Amino acid sequence: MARFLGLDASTQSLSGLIIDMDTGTVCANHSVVFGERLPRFHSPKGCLVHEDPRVKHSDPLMWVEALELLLGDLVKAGVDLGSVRGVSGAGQQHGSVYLARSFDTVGAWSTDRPLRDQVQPLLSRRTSPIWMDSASSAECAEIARAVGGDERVVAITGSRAIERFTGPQIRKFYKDSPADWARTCEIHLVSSFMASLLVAATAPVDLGDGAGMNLLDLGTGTWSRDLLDATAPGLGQKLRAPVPSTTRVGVIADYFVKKYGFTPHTPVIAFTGDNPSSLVGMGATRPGIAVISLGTSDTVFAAMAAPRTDPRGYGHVFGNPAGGFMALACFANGSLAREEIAHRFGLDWNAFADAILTRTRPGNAGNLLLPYFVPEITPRLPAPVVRWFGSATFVDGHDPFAAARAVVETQALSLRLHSRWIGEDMDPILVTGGASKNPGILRILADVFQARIVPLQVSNSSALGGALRAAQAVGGTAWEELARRFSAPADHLAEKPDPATRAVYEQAGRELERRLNEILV
Ligand code: XUL
Repeated sequence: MARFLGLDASTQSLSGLIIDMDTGTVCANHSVVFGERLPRFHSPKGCLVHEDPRVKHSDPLMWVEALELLLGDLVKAGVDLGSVRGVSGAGQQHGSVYLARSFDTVGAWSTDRPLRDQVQPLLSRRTSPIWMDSASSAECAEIARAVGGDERVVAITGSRAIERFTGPQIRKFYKDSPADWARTCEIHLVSSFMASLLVAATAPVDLGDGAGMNLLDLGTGTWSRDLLDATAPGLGQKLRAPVPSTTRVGVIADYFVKKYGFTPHTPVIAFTGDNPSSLVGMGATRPGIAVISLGTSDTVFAAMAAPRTDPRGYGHVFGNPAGGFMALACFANGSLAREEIAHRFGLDWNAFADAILTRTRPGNAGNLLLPYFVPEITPRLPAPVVRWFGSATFVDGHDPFAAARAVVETQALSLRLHSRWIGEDMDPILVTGGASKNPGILRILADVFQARIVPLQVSNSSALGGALRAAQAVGGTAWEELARRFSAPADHLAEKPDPATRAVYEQAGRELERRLNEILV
């Protein structure tokens, strides 16, 4: 039996998915939601509450405990982890973990104590800044200045110096806590941290996720000397050399063999970022297939034929785990904004879809909402901006149906506006993430993009990507074959565009741009 396990340590949950190569099926797909299962970490939405809304950190021990809970759940559900022939996975991008003692000093985890108690003494910093953090603007400016300006940072790393990216966060830590910085000997992304737990040794960062650090030279696939120097003194010694995403980083630690029944010496393949992993899970590793992921953040991404950067400075170039590059734009007000509206107006997801499909019309009778409940990444809004334009009932907050349509229309129009630079074909568009099966949301995306919108049969494309990456690296199965077998579209849920709505959304797009230009001074 050839089975492969993929893990996904995302913002609000840790998921594990197992594929079976003999039957071509997903034979397990479980998640541990941090807010529900680990309330003692006080992170109902995956991160700690802080008085400064720009500061978003998580406790890395929450991810460690979640790993044990998830593996325990799989075993309780009757899954034989001994049949797993390879493991890989993904983590939310950009988040960083700081160690005072290297994972390489661990040797072996002891089965006498929970993993959490053994990881805690390794940490030089109690919390991990995650991708939602936007408190490092000063550091972004300092880094850009030190290397010769924004354009040079883009030319080397594929992105401007961006608040949530790891380099500016590292610089902030170095400036704010010099003593803890001096104690730090090893820095991980969430992805390499999770892989290191599994192998009880230091797993390097992969080129896919490493590109989200403002430190990687995309041309050479190595850390950029100039960016390292501009970020923090001695940083080069605290990072392992980045590796291709197909690299075997070790074998499963004895701890997991004894506690959860893995087979000894099961290979672990480098973990990557959740978006690069999703590219694989969606079967979109070749240029020509665009993906929209509707999760805590919304993202739009596609493999790129040649590296191309966003002239407006919002988009990014990351490594494609199958080789080459991928383009991505990220929107912080994704599911949190949809949930905010649903909650505020007492709509469940069926009522939310119904509001869009039967109670309101494309263009929303001119009602427009700027739904930036948290600081936005694309476009760049350092503080929340929530503005209602349109009829009196809408503006006064008495029209739940128009509000539901308004949040999704603005999100879709913004996705379209800010993904033009990617320049790859955008029809059909594959969709994934929690909201990707909501027919109301799919309807709006189809009309706004004037493209066929196709969800995947399997939910959790990032964990699926982990399993597929393990199958490719360990089992040698070609990407195309894996995509054909496991990334099947749910054609019955696909939405076709209504050409009659094209003009309405051209007009609505111009109106959104005008409103955004008013606030983006
Ligand atoms: C991408 C980004 C988010 C995180 C969390 O640049 O910041 O999509 O990866 O999913």
